[in-house]
Amino acid sequence: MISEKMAEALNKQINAELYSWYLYLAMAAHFEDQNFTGTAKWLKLQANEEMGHAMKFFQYLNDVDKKVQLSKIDAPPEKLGNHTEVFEQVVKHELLITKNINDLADLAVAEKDHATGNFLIWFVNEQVEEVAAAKQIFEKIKMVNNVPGGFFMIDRELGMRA
Ligand code: OFO
Repeated sequence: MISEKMAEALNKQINAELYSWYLYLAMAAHFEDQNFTGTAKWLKLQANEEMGHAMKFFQYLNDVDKKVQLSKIDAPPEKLGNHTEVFEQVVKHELLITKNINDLADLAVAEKDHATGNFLIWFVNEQVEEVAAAKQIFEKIKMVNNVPGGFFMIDRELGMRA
């Protein structure tokens, strides 16, 4: 059995993952609107992953007999910029989510909650990949920032995500 404090923190993380889903969906819509369909595809796939993350927490809370408490999802920013600005935001957001996950892992240790600690290992590893992927794209975008047609090259590459 996990503590109420731990359950509350995990519920909060469901909201954070759903916000990630919403944020990436908004970014996808932003690029769809400008016909950068490859970038939009990458972001929609990323949004799907975020929903998957939220559902992992949802299922875990069910498995440990704690109630899932859904709360309001904040609206994503109304204004999103070009590729450079948006992917800088993606990197920042993934670093923030990494901090959340690390805080949850710290709480599991403090509470000697081995089950939750073990459950969180997947997320600790996932965040390493999420941050690395976001940074890699951001670095590539910076390289073509001032190159004519640079964002179209990036768009084609992002559209290859399976
Ligand atoms: Fe759920 O990892 Fe991104 O936010």
